[in-house]
Amino acid sequence: MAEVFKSGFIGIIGRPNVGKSTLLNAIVGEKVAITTPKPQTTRNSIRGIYNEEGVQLVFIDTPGIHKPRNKLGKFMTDSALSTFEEVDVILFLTDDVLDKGPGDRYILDLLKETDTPKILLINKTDLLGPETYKEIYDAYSELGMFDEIIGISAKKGINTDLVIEKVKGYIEEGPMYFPEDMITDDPERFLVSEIIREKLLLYLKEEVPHGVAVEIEYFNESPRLTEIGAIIYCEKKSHKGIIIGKDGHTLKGVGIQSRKEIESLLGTRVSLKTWVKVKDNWRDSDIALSNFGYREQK
Ligand SMILES: Nc1nc2c(ncn2[C@@H]2O[C@H](COP(=O)(O)OP(=O)(O)OP(=O)(O)O)[C@@H](O)[C@H]2O)c(=O)[nH]1
Ligand SMILES: [Mg+2]
Repeated sequence: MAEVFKSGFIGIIGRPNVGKSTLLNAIVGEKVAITTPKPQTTRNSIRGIYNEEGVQLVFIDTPGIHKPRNKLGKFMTDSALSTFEEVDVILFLTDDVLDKGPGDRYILDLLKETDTPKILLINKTDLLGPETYKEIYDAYSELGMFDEIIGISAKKGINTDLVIEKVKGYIEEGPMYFPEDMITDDPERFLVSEIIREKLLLYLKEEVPHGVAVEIEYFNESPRLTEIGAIIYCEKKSHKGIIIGKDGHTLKGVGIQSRKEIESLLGTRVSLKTWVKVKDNWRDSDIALSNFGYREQK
């Protein structure tokens, strides 16, 4: 009898900054989601596809669930919450002691409502001492709502194989949803805009990055050179000055770093031009959110 093909969808859920996108990249083996030390980095749900003989696992990295302060925040949190019902397995990530902040409890209360299998991943074990790890482990296992608890380090790749093994135990026969050489279904234009946004987040001070959006103005491909024009939107005139930087240094640095990474993504040389524009309060504007792709789930 032929072996059955197994496939399923797996949601990666948690507070901002716990390492969800880092885990997705570790599982897929390539960078499909941007990661930074700043919370609220991921804004859209991003799919990463894991393939092996007879198995396809579609992991969905979601924005960190937080109390929204604007329409963008609401979109982000809603897209994370809507994944609960769509998936076959939920991976809930934490990196800290339960009850240290209100964040985890809030998500756990929502998670309780669904009977989808749940695996708790205690991430960043490379930073946690054994006592803290035990404290986290005990508090969560007392809740009795997780089918498994695994300590991992997404950044160091510790136990990420075990996560895949455990997930396989919860999925059933299903179709091959994507071609087996595909690692994400996001278009290159989106990945490019995300790479630029990542460099901006890394270069900029706290108050600016969350108000930044990147729109690809043109994307002209030829076999050896890709010409890309990107508009960087920010919310204040003063932020525009910060993004450009003294003598244009900041924007130049962002451009150089982005270009290098985009070249390795696309496998061609890249000419990248960037402009900075101000769009007041775009994070609360339905039209702007829609233009930037921050609307209903894909
Ligand atoms: N030391 C250590 N750092 C980690 C680990 N996993 C992730 N990080 C770091 O934690 C920070 C946040 O990682 P992300 O993957 O962007 O977190 P996220 O949960 O996707 O964050 P949001 O998209 O904002 O919700 C980054 O600086 C990562 O390098 C880990 O296992 N160990
Ligand atoms: Mg993320």
